[in-house]
Amino acid sequence: MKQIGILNGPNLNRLGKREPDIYGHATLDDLTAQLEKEATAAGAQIECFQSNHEGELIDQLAAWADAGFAGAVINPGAFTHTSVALRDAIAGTGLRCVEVHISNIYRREEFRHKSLTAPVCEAVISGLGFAGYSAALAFIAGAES
Ligand code: CA2
Repeated sequence: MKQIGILNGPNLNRLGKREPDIYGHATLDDLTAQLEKEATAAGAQIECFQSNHEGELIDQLAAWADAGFAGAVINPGAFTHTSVALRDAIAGTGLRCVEVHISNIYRREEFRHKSLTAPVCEAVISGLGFAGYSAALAFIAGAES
């Protein structure tokens, strides 16, 4: 069975608790429950990991790559715009990644328009809310390895 990682970066553990106008009312647990159902229906297995710490996100990607995961859906949060280290980890592990953003980063402040991680990801989905994670998961679950 395909294993797929779901990686969420800094502050995404606060989903549903603040800024509902941007990120909605649903929580990270709601997202996990939704994706668990979809993964089961697609015949895949997911592992969800959230951290506010850059190094932990990097270590998790490497662990998934070493464990033979088929890919990962990643929302690096604000590290998207700052982290050369995370970009290097994605490129260096060779793990197939789809980058997801809940909000449309191109409709927001200019500093969010640049993603350092997007060029080393297979695709980017931005602005579809939680549906972006679902689409990315379905893509990796259905992709040929
Ligand atoms: O739109 C996205 O998914 C982002 O990756 C979210 C990041 C932001 O820095 C990126 O530019 C775009 C921020 C996540 C913070 O999430 C919160 C959710 C609720 C309350 C507070 C923060």
